[in-house]
Amino acid sequence: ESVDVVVLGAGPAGLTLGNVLIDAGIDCVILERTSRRQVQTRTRAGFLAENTVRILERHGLADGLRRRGREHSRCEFRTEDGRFALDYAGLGRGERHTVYPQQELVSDLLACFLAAGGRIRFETEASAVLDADTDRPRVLVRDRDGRPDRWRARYVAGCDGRHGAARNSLPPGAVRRHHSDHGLSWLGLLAEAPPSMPAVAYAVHGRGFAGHMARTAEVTRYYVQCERGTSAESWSEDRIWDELALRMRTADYGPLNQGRVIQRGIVDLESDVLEPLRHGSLFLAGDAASLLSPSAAKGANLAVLEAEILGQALIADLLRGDSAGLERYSDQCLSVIWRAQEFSHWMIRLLHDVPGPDSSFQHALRRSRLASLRTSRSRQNWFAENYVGV
Ligand code: RFL
Repeated sequence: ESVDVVVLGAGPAGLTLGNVLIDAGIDCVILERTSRRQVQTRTRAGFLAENTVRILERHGLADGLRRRGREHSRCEFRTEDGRFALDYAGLGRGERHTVYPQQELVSDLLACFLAAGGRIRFETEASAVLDADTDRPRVLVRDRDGRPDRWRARYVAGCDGRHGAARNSLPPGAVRRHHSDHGLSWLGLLAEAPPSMPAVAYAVHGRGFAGHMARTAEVTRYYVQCERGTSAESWSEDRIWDELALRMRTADYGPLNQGRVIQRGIVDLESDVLEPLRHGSLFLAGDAASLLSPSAAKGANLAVLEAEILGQALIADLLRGDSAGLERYSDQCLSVIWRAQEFSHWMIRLLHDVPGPDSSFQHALRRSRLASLRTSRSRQNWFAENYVGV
């Protein structure tokens, strides 16, 4: 079959793009490897920046998050030098987060796309993008019964994440990958427990980092830094709560609401950026374009932003023959991506003692970094602007 745009992947990037395109009457299809149920139940991100909400609002995609999302504007740091909180709605650009679980956002985006008549094929895995250096690229797929099929398009949007077909189809040398492995790992948990405070809490401790992030009234995300290579299952629930209590210093600051751990996984803190975000007729957006460590909660926000920029550029090209937006796409997104990467990198060094031969020097720098964030108003404004911004 043939369409104007084949979108690979039904995550925040692919579904935002699909909605922007179909609104303008562009003929497109979304191909998604997994099932509808999997797409709608994958729990990941939760913190949406104001700019993300504005983008979704512009395209009529924000009804659910306006109704059920919760505003958040306070974060707390617990350190060896005491505790401090930042009310970031009163700092920087005065922006807040909307806490809205990613699977709910994805479900809303999917419902809007289908209501607008959008076409999506679940359980259809793209295996390769061919002829991306021509203006008739092809996408090879396998459908749910394993049957091979192909789609032809004018453009292909690779929104299929870090292990997707878009990245894998790039010929050697066409695109450069800048990569950093921070050598650190987090055990990421979802607990069936109400949040223990109306704030994100970051605990910096000699035993490692721990984090507390509200998700809903009943569910809280926790992170516990662990040894690289540890399996998530090797942590018993008792050990998890003991370690969280120690690192969050509950003896000083009060207990955490405990509950059953309903999901767990290891996140290795890694980052990468592809450059440029285009190879001929193939464009990259979201995690396919750049992977961010979750330290600053930027991934889903960048995915939505890039999808909107790419959508507008594709519309201008396909409806008006104006390709300037597509020419600009990569540079425009890369400048935002690198700013987010720089902030995430700074956050990693704020929250961890990075191992290495100069570890005592790094440890002292980390304490000093926290001290300046605690005491300097201009540092706090800078933090707020980057923490909520994309
Ligand atoms: P997604 O969401 O990974 O969606 C990609 C989709 O592509 C499909 N796919 C394929 N489809 C067809 N053919 C193929 N060959 C395919 N290969 C893959 C996949 O099944 C999937 O449906 O990428 P997208 O749209 O770029 O969105 C990116 C975000 O999901 C990601 O950046 C965030 O979840 C990162 N992240 C966070 N971001 C935030 O902004 N705020 C947060 O609070 C936040 N917390 C997190 C996070 C990521 C986490 N993990 C799991 C690394 C917390 C965690 C634990």
